[in-house]
Amino acid sequence: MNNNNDQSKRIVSTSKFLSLVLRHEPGRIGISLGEGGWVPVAELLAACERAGKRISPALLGEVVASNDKQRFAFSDDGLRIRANQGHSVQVDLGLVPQVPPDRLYHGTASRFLASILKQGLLRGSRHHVHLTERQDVAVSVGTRHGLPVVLVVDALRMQQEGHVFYRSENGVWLTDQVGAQYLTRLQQEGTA
Ligand code: HQG
Repeated sequence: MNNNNDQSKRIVSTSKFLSLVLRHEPGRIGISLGEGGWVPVAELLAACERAGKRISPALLGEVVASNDKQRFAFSDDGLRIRANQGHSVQVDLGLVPQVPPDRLYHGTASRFLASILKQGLLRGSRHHVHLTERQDVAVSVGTRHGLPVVLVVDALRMQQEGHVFYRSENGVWLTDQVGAQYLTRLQQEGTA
């Protein structure tokens, strides 16, 4: 039991560290992201070790495979790794525009609502606004910030009116911004 706990703590802390270096601060361990955000696995592990964070290939494999949101992916040959989305450093993920479903959802906190209904959804420090097909995912994303509120995005209409949508490898829908005219609040039990 304790061993299991230790192992899952190790996986979570490794995942957080990898999010930091593969999305936000590769320079912290002296690496840079290649095209598409890819980094050779051997280079990553050596750089982590030099930075005092030893990650075995087995642990890395487990972090990638077990990650609840599939935050990371190996290249087909297994030699490179990247974060699937969520970067703040400039990186071209090579995503292709896609036609979104009719409705998408965005989870936020009640304290942001007034501002969002005025300004629309802005991407902040991320490359895109993040949207999901799933209401339950939107609730949990909103909960990270406070009392959750789910917004419905009129995604297909937006796309038809010229806005571009992408879908990341792990199923997150991405767009530059969402005007307030495309947003309505979802009235749902368990949300504010
Ligand atoms: C809010 C997680 C005021 C926005 C999740 C959000 C997601 C505004 C916060 C991914 C606003 C930004 C992204 C406006 C937007 N006025 N507030 N005009 N426009 N906001 O963390 O969407 O764990 O940057 O509603 O699964 O919460 O990183 O974005 O509350 O996919 O893999 O500003 O993060 O994935 O917060 O989360 P964030 P997010 P990971």
